[in-house]
Amino acid sequence: MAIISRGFSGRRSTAEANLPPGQYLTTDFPVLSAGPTPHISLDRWEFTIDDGRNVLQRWDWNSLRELPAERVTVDLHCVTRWSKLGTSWEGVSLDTLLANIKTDLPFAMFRSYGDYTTNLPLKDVVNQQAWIAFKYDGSDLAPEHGGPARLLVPHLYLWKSAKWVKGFTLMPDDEPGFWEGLGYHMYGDPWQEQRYSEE
Ligand SMILES: Nc1nc2c(c(=O)[nH]1)N[C@H]1C(S)=C(S)[C@@H](COP(=O)(O)O)O[C@H]1N2
Ligand SMILES: [Mo]
Repeated sequence: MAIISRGFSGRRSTAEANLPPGQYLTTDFPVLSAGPTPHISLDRWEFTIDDGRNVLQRWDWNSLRELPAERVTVDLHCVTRWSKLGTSWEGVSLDTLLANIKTDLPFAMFRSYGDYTTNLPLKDVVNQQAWIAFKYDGSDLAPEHGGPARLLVPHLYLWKSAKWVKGFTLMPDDEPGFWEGLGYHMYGDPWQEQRYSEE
């Protein structure tokens, strides 16, 4: 009895330490999409990086999957207040995708099939902070969770992790994406509770 309750409270306090302010824990995986789930066939799928003028790099599905993939275990924090800890993913890191790109442009607008967009500073997607993820919990990523591939940027609120991602545009200035244009915070740090922009 005493051992069980010590173990239980130990796990609880570890989880609580990983829970940003105003969030609650969930073990299921809610689906949050602003529109219908787009279905993209793998032979038409592509991912491009451009600078607003030229496509700098382009991958089709096979060439993306030939890149070195990484397994990561990360915590997810949704602005609607659920957090899910210790989720496991497999994907290609943005460091790998950006390896051959030299740019001074400091911002990126990520684009999805189905027209969702979200803005991120380039410094937030390099140095092992972001992946193009195609497996969740060991299986191909389900369409409703962004399959065939989604952006995964776990250190920011989950709306930044664009599902059905198809590329990004490098930009000189920060610009709002879909939710940011509707009042969500431009950056979205869950530890600072950057949910909405101040007026
Ligand atoms: N393309 C696209 N990506 C998206 C969204 C969306 O509506 N469209 N919703 C965002 C929001 S608000 C959240 S909380 C997460 C939800 O991811 P999930 O449905 O896998 O839980 O996806 C984000 N990425
Ligand atoms: Mo969200």
